[in-house]
Amino acid sequence: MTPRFAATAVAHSNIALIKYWGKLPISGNYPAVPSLSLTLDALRTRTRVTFDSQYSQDEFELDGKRVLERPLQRVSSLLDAIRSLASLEYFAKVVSSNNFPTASGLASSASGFAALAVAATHAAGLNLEPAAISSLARACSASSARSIHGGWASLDAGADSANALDSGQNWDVVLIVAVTDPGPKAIGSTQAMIRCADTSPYFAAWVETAPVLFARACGALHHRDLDALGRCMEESTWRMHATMLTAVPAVVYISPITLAIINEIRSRRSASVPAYFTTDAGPHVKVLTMAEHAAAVRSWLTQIPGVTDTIICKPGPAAFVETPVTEGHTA
Ligand code: 2P0
Repeated sequence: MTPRFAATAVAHSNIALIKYWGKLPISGNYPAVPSLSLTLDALRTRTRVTFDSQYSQDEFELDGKRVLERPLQRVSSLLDAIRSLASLEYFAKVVSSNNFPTASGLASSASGFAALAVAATHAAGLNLEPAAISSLARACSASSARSIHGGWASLDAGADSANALDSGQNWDVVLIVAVTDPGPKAIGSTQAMIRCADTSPYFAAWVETAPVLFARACGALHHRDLDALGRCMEESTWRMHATMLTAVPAVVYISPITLAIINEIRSRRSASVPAYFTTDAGPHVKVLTMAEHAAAVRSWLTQIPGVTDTIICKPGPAAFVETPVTEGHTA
């Protein structure tokens, strides 16, 4: 028998209501602005990590396909940090699957790096607190720091790790994803953020004003004020996209269908059916409403030409290690 250490973990994606967009001008991948997110039950990544003395390099398989180059380097950089902490020298095989489209604005890197951090630390025999795992994940993908936690989470500007704010179990909100185009995005978020910081005349204003919006949103969450929270989310969304659209060359993730969905939400929502939109580094739109209105809002969305699917997401759980199923065991 050769030495072998393995674990499987599940992490759920999260969508930011108050957006992380931009990094501090120091090494280590620290966010320049505070963000507030909801971890989603319906969008998940499952990742198995196996460290084995027989492997001669790290390998990464995502949704059945071998992944090389930059995505593999990012995985290896997280594995390197964990190997260093655990004084482990073995390479690893990472096998990962998403139950939703990868790299198209549904935060697959958030759930992906969170699942990898949990599985790899566990496989390496490290018994770390969530804050330490969140920090390891953040260094590779800042949004993934929030997916270590369930429900509502935040990541402060310059923070090492994300905070768990509320499990989400006592407030029946849902986020409905209107899927428009599952194709991969033209430019990755990391590159796009750097371009915005370097070239958008609006970027400094974005960074300067983000903390006030974040504080307003946290207050709205605390008071379970959907209308106030939704309005903060929309302001953050437009401000983030303003930095993208004014970068050189412009970063355009929104499509005509994105705007059609936003217009539909703005025209159909009312005091009796509240609904608020956000959109990220891709054309899909996510709509915040109460669970009791999910069916009505979904019916608005499915009637819009170009909406190919809708996914109703409730607050999701924290990332966790999957208990191995004993072979031959029957319940
Ligand atoms: C967010 N996004 O807060 C924002 C809103 C996309 C738009 O975090 O460079 O993959 O790896 O730290 O975490 C996507 O960026 O970026 C993201 P890196 P990440 O969810």
